[in-house]
Amino acid sequence: MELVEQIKEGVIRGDIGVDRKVEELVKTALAKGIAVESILKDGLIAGMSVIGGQFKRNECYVPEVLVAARAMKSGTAVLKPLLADSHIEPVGTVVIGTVKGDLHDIGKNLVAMMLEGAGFNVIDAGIDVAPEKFIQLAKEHNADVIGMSALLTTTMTKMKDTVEAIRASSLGKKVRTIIGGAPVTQRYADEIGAGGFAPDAASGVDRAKQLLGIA
Ligand code: B1M
Repeated sequence: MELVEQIKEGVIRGDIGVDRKVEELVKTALAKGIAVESILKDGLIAGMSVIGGQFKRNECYVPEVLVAARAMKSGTAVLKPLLADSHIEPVGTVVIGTVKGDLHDIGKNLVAMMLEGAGFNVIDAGIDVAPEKFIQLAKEHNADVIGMSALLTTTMTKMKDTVEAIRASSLGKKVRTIIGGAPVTQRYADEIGAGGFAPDAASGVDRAKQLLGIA
């Protein structure tokens, strides 16, 4: 199997066996002169998008996604210094966080990993994030999208506060918003005027791409 294909497979399987470690495969590919862009897009991102599709169709579960994301991260860590020197632009910047009062972060982390896997620059604001913090980070990083996660019916309302605060800020309509989390629905997104809703991590990537007009 070709090296880039092995990297893709390594992400899908999540580093099975010492000889299949994604980090090592990426180093070998670089040593053989394979382009950084190809390693990233055809290897790491391609592998993560396979996992994303499987997760969406319930063909795999949270542990498999976490293992794949870990393998992917080990590969991107090798590429990061090279990416900074190359001309590969991230497809967009997303500030993501769990809204004020809410400490659940497993789902939010999955969405963040999938977005990174799809080539986005992800700024993770963490948990218990106030509207002002989302806005401050979005301004600092010139974000295209603000992603909010909430797992409690009591904290969902903070999404409304955040969307309203964004609209009232200088970010105005420049920044798109995506919301998600177990109690959140498309109907709620429409009600509060969020740009999009995603029921799972892979759909979060689809929605972000859709909002930014990326095929
Ligand atoms: Co909490 N908790 N919890 N909890 N907890 C729930 C959510 C609950 C449903 C359990 C229950 O009662 N059955 C319930 C909420 C009830 C409600 O509001 N209707 C609940 C409660 C009540 C609480 C406390 C209030 C309990 C207490 O202290 N009395 C408390 C609140 C603390 C707080 O936040 N202020 C609390 C605390 C905790 C722990 C700290 C113990 C822990 C969180 C650990 C952590 O996250 N680091 C925890 C956990 C683990 C859960 C359950 C068991 C699992 C949540 C989870 O991680 N799911 C949960 C019950 C359940 O769901 N079965 C429960 C897996 C995760 C992958 O799914 O987060 O839905 P999820 O993310 C999905 C999608 O929703 C979507 O993509 C993800 C991947 O597909 N998605 C997005 C999520 N965010 C997105 C953002 C996007 C797009 C998609 O765009 C930006």
